[in-house]
Amino acid sequence: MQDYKMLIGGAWVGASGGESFETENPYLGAPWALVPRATTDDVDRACEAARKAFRAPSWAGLTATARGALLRRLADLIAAEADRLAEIETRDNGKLITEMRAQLRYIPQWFHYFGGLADKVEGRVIPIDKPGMINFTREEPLGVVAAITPWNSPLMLATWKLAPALAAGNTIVWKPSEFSSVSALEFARLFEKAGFPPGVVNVLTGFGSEIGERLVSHPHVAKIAFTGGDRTGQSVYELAARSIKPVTLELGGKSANIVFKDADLENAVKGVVSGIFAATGQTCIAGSRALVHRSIQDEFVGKLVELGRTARMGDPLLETTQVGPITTRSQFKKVLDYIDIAKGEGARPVLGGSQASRPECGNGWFVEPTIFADVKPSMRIAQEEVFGPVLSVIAFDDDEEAIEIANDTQYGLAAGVWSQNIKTVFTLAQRLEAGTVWINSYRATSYLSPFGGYKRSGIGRESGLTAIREYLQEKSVWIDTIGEVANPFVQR
Ligand code: TXE
Repeated sequence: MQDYKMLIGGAWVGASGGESFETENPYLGAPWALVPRATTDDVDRACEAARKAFRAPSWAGLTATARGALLRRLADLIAAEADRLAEIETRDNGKLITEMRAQLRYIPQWFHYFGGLADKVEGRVIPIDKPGMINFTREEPLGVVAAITPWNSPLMLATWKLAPALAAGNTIVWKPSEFSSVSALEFARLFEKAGFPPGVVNVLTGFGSEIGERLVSHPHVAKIAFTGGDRTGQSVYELAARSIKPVTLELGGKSANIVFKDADLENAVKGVVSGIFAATGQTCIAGSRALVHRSIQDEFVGKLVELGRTARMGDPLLETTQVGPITTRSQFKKVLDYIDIAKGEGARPVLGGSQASRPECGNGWFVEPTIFADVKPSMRIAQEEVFGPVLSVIAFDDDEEAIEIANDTQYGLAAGVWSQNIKTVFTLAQRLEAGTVWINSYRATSYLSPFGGYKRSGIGRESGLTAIREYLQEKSVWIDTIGEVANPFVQR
């Protein structure tokens, strides 16, 4: 087993307590690497290093153009290593090599884009109403950004934070999930290789329950960018509030794929299947509710089952595998528990509904692609995030009811609409309470387009032009050109 070190202040170090932990391969259900178990002392060291780097001329003194060049150099290094990093991700989180390779080959675009944007952030000169005064604004970095990332798309979701944060001139303490630390450590080498000064990017591996609180509340940390579960997100937000820190939160969802009776059904079936079974349903944007017009319900469910049944399960490193294992033991148990809950609530399993015992699944943590019909909007299976390959089919009678059911959850991350009717799609695009709406499509994201949640799905946006603002603060500068202080007892 390879024994990894973490990165603090440009040095590769073990945890100060001397402990490491095993990271497991979900397909084999067995450990494959050792990773340092960071302590709160390590958090302090990393935050200190990041603050020092933030103030050092080697970073603070760089022009925005030079920062952008570093990001673009990094992009090229990632592109050269994409396939190797993808394989590490698959080993660590069990997601399909085909998906991870596509993600890793796409990640460089974020660093190119935000690298290009670094020197296009401009302040304003304001035509101020006070004679003899000049007023202008500066867009300044916040300082040390704590990036806390999950296990489902580890490097992609870290990139969404690191690229704009670094382009804006911040420094980083990155805590990857304890279930997917290795790719983060391998990725971090590339920052060094690209020429980022020591301490600009620090990586702390360890358990959220042990070091998360210290990291969020650390006085040197100016902002928290978090992707993960909504409960953890809530406690991060509460803790950040105590020291008045801004946050970006992306917290998952219960997204609806809405199929109208005039939809191209063949495409809609593929879209709904890709929304829930791709990535074994372990994506924040999983389309875990299929809202289907009652008149086509039986036909549509039949087609879903037919396609879902063909899914090839097994080794995620094989090109031919379509549904891999669940990433963690606890998530595996959670998914199976939700299947039991759904059955107990009266939902009718029409596909799967159990742990997978196919020979090609070996000892891995596999759940059969599962579809429940006869789901009622009030059931827990229709309201709570499962984060696994479990689809709930809910019938609706008209457009108004479809909108009502779609919006009737505490989440609001994404939605899909399947219809050929232009009036329907425009109405839905407007009225769905979701940060992303796909029409006759599902699961498209880009470095160019903002991504984030409504309601309990989160705060702030990642990707696209406005994302860099999440990592900047605006300063107003006043210059008096008259050179004479007027009445000191009256405000100017
Ligand atoms: O996530 P956690 P978990 C959802 C999904 C899943 C559930 C739990 O429904 O079943 O969350 O998954 C760090 N202070 N999503 O337990 O705990 C942790 O170490 C600071 C949706 O794995 O939210 C990791 O780095 N940080 C999601 C990160 O938070 C803490 C993706 C996320 O872990 C912390 C993953 C603390 N007190 C799960 N405790 C999405 N939005 O895509 C933990 N962490």
